[in-house]
Amino acid sequence: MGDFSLMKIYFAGSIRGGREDAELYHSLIEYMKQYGEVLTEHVGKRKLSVAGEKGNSESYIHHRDLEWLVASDVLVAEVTIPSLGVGYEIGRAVEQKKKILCLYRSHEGRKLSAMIAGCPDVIVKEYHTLSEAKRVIDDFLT
Ligand code: 6K6
Repeated sequence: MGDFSLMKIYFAGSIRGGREDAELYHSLIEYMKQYGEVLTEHVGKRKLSVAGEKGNSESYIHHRDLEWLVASDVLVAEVTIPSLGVGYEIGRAVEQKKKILCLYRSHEGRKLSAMIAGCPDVIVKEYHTLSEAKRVIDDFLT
């Protein structure tokens, strides 16, 4: 109370790992805006393909994203599509002692990496529908 600073949310989702869930990332990002500022909105942009952001160098993207990660209060990652970048962000967020939620849909016997599923500093929640994911986010962010 009396504190009007917005919570800063870092959302992580696959880019070069594959864009099949881009629409879902977009929905999750829009939903989380009621709780604070989502620093990584581009992750949910349909126009951002695996080809990537035009004009920004790889090192620019890395440094900018890490600055956002350090500035954030929480990391919410959708980890169904395996992505090296998302895994890296989770590892860096653990190191930074951030609060971390990983959302995961199990499918066709594929299991989440043990390095995420077995990490004690990460909350992993399985879900099946968008409304289920939203309820998990409500619990995590409130
Ligand atoms: C290159 C190719 C596609 O997009 C790019 C450059 N654009 C990026 N812009 C912003 N964030 C990025 C970009 N590439 C990766 N990231 C960060 O890594 C995001 O925060 C995602 O959560 C994560 C995705 O990693 P990959 O390995 O799936 O690309």
